[in-house]
Amino acid sequence: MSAGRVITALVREPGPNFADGITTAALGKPDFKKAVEQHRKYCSTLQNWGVTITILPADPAFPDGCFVEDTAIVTENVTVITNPGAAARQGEQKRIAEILDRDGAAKYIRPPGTLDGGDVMEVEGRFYIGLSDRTNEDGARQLAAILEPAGYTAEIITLDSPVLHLKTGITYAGRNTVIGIENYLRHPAFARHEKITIPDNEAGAANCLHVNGNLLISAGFPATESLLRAAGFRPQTTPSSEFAKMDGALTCLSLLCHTPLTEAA
Ligand code: CIR
Repeated sequence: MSAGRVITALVREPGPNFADGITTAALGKPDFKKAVEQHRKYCSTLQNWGVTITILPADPAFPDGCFVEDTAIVTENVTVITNPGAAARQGEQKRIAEILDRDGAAKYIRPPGTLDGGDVMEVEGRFYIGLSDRTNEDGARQLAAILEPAGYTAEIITLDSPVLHLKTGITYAGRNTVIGIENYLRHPAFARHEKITIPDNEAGAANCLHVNGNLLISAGFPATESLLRAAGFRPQTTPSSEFAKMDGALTCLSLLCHTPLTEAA
């Protein structure tokens, strides 16, 4: 099965307390104004690619709320609202569900299961679900049990030393190719894909965004850009330094959808 066209995306602005979110990165405190600029540029890129964006305002209760990816898994056949694994992020999914589950057809990851969307990578109808500090086995099994009857394959992945999420270290670049760091790429499940291994000093580039045949990578990773170009990709770059300071990158900032979105009143 091949993934259909993305026509809409749901994003949430970073708020003034963005720097109060969770982070393990030792990259300094993010600059709020710069984060807003980088977020706007990210949204414009998606718009230039023909994607209609629904932008939610920040909610001061959730400093990590701009990382909307973690709150839902959106596919053509089913939408799944997650149960985020970090206590401080519990509840972010409610506002997202108001928009993505207007018809009440969505499925939900229920406790004791926890799952962050950052741990879920789709490659053309095949879903990889990474176990992590955020996604537990119960949550991963619940998701697999929702996806399989919806027409997808799902595989639960255990990595030796996961960073934050599965997609912190590996993402789908299109054309059956995954890009990432060696430690993630060597998992036997990914043997069926072409691979681009990025150098350790550019690990921050592992999370790229593939939308409708376009590819966006974080700015500042020249070796990764060259590797992609040598493999025939034409990546665009966008600055994401302020999100990296909070352990985030490009996929984290949007929920990509195949149907029109209308914001709940
Ligand atoms: C967190 O630790 O939850 C946020 N500061 C970063 C989440 C990044 N999300 C993602 O990679 N999907």
